[in-house]
Amino acid sequence: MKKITCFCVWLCACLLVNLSCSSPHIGERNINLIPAPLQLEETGGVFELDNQSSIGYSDVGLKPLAESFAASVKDLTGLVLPVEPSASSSGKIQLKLVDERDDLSSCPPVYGVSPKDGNPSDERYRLSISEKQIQIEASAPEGIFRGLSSLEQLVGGNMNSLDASSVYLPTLRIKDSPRFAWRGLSLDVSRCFYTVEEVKQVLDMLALYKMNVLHWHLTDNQGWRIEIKQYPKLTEVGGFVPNEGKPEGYYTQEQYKEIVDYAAERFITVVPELDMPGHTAAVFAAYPEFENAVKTDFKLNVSGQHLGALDVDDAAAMKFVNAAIEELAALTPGSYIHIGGDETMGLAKDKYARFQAEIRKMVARTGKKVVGWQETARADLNKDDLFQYWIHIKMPKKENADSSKQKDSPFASLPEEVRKMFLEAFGNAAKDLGRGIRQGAKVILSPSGFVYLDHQYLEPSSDSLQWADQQRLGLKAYQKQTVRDMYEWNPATYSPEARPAENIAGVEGAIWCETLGNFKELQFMLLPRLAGVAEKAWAEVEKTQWDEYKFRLGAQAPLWKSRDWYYFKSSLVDWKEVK
Ligand code: TNX
Repeated sequence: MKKITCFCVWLCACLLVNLSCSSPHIGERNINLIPAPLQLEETGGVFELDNQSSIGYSDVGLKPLAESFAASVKDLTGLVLPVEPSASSSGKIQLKLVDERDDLSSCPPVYGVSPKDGNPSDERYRLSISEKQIQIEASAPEGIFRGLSSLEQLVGGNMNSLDASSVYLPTLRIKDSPRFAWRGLSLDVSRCFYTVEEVKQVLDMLALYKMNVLHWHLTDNQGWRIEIKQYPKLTEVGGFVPNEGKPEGYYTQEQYKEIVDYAAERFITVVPELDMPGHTAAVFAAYPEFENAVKTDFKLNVSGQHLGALDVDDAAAMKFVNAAIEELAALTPGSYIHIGGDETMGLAKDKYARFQAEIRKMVARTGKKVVGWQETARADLNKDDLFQYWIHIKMPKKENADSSKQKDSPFASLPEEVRKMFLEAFGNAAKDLGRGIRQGAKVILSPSGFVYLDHQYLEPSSDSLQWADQQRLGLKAYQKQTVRDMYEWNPATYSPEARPAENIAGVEGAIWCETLGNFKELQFMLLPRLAGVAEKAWAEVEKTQWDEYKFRLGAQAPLWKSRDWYYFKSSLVDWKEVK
């Protein structure tokens, strides 16, 4: 009897070993999702994705999602996944809309503000991979799309070679839901102009990491980049302000709409920014007759800065502001317009406050709501407004004592009068957050020390050929940061004044382009840090840590490589190579 029992145990053990090794050369499977999902359960098996893995869908509205997923998998792996007609339920990959009363509604609440006034819980999804089938379920197409981006990452992280006939995925069950409803990137196209095709690729990056806002910084000192038909010189002249030989130009209204549509297909809302009343050198270049409300003859020679601001008491200038807001709002389906409002050095407080009041009325007349940089909280905000907190500056260490007096600081040679202007603009910045919240507005968290992707990389690259790019790209005025330094924060506990449930609209990263000269350089500054920003905005980050995040990050490399995106090969990360 004993012998028989022993034999049975041995037989079972053999079977188990055999079963778990039944797929050839599959090695260890990667679960490399960024942002980390809310709930993840590994079930120990393997799913084989191959050319027979057809995609079926429950609703004809999901067809374009199935098709674009199939196209991404083809680019990534070469596999051609057939997309089946809507009635079919035989697909190996199933996309299915489910009833709202489903268990997805038991997820924790989604905090913050939806950029298109949508229902943030539409982004929730369930993804289950068994040995026979993959299923993605959600109550809306948006959730299906988010689930597909997870699946795309799993495919990228588990491919072994670019021309394999199969990709083996781990079996698992995921239930996922965003923490914050607003998850964005601010893209500066003024300091360096990017083509429509390039902006579309940035949207692809955002979609891959479940981000849902492109905050499009369309105007600044170095260029006005959006056609306004009533003021053609804005783009004819303002679109081509000499800018150290960097790409110049502008988007026609047709091109703007093309980007908005491309974004919408990826469930991303475009929030356009016209930065005013400061940061308007390009406007003054186009219309020198507008009054400059900052009275100084001093010419500031710091990249990206200009001492000047539109004057609220100049009727012609205010007529232009109104026309620009009206035309832009008419082109924009999203609920928000960003009105800038940052860094108005030397502008009288009273003029600033009245400008803010006027521009808010203009935006309200178009039916849109307002986002402004944190400085706007120094004027009156409405309850529906958002303000974007950014001044969390990590200065170079040796300059910490008084950076503006250091010999090599760009501010060292400023006359006292101008230094005072800067002090006034930044001196009390720490109070802006509380001021905005006490007025009932919600804050978008963009603390520069964590989410400004123009910080130079501190750690070496594991590719010595990147040394020169690393030295050149990024703002020298900031302290250099490792990829890890910028990952180590939690928006939910960032400030005792900003509580997730009541006051935080969401999280946004920003890429400022004073030091960049082309799209490849933009990619280098976005990747890999953008993935970390996305994680902070979506995930329950208390459950994540750098030591496991870095593995998930390393497994993103094949996805970037397949799209030819250039990324900083931080030596803190083991980048997954695909032969
Ligand atoms: C501050 S962030 C700016 C930008 C610069 C950026 C550089 C903000 C509202 N204004 O004009 O490009 O710093 O990091």
